[in-house]
Amino acid sequence: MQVIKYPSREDWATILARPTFDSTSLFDTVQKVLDDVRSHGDNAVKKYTEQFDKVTLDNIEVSKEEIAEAEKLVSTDLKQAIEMARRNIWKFHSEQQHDLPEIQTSPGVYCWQKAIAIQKVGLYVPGGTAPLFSTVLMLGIPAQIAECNEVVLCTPPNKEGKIHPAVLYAAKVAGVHRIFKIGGTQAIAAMAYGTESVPKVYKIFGPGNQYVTAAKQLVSLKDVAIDMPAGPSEVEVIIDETANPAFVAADLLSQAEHGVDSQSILITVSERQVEPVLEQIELQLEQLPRKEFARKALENSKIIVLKTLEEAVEMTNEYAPEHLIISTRYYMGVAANIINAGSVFLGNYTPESAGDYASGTNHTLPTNGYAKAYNGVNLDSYVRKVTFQQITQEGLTNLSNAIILMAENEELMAHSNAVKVRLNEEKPVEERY
Ligand code: HSO
Ligand code: ZN
Repeated sequence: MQVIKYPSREDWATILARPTFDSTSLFDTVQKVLDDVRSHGDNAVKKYTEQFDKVTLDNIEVSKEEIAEAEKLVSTDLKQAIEMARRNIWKFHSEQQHDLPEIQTSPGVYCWQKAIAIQKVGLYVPGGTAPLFSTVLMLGIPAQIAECNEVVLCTPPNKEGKIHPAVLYAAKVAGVHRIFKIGGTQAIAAMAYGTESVPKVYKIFGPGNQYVTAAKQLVSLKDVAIDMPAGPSEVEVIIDETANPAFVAADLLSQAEHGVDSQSILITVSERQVEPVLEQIELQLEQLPRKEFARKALENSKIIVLKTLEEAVEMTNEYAPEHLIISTRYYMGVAANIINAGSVFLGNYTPESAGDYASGTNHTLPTNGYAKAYNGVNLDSYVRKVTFQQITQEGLTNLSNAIILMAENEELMAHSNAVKVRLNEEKPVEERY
């Protein structure tokens, strides 16, 4: 890890620059796959599954028998853990349902909103080196709470044509309706356009590699909505002299083990913490089965020493981390000034892993500085708030001068007429029902 002590402000932007990959360079390759799936449906999907996942599938949909089989393979302990996570994710996300009151904006003018679920949603869970069944819970449970009509999951099969049992079990627990053995660009295309087997969805959620990211960006130009632009996962940790170096190192490593392109940033206002944290990283790294990923990721990672917590907050707001851990004496005071972050973890006993799995918050979060403009996945991601209004004759009379004048000044006479014809009508005053 690179250690940077007391950098001058002019250097902040360079220090905080992410080692990002430009997914637009993949657009041509990805577009060809998208077009092929759009024109040739399941046949194209199967062809790419052979090419990329090295398996020939007769049936790309996971059967009921396969789900039942997977359920037997998941241990009771893991099922209990998944249940605890499910309950907390359910609790946290169902509290995000808010009353949407009917408002009278002026006499006789009634306006309200109704949250209506997006009817068809597609979830993508990558295969890769780790079976991310926790991501199935994070994406599936809010869809279940929102009551989306059709929840489809795509995830790539292994060379035996199988999906990790815990992924299938989590999908069942999260109420996913249909599961398909499709990965990468072909999965995004299948959900965006629909095939003979895969229903077309209106919004696609979930992480993925650079090809998946490029595919999501391209399909979102006109065919389907996406959750958010994605990039490699990242964590920033802010500490002072009160933080425990072993805890800090473990948090930095838990991010680093995700993949070689992950980034861990440590900001410390106590220079004395640098050595103990580095020692702990070396010590713990050796024990990790995924140490090669973590070691590579740490090459992109930095320890930054700053003078004050005010500066640390300012730097954080500029970086806008996906995850932010604050392990300082007065962490609440520091947190109060954070405005750009995906998810914030406070105190010495709140590791990112808690939010990754089981505390209840969602782990699908904005990376790559998008936390300045986006939030993570939550219940709102699965609904649209449709507005309704009903205006009485009296209400329209009250608004009429404003509407007519504004419409005529925009030179849109039909708009103005739509009010005038109603004012001229001589009928008894209607009741509201
Ligand atoms: N830290 C990842 C989520 C995850 N971690 C899944 C473990 N499994 C992105 O927030
Ligand atoms: Zn994680």
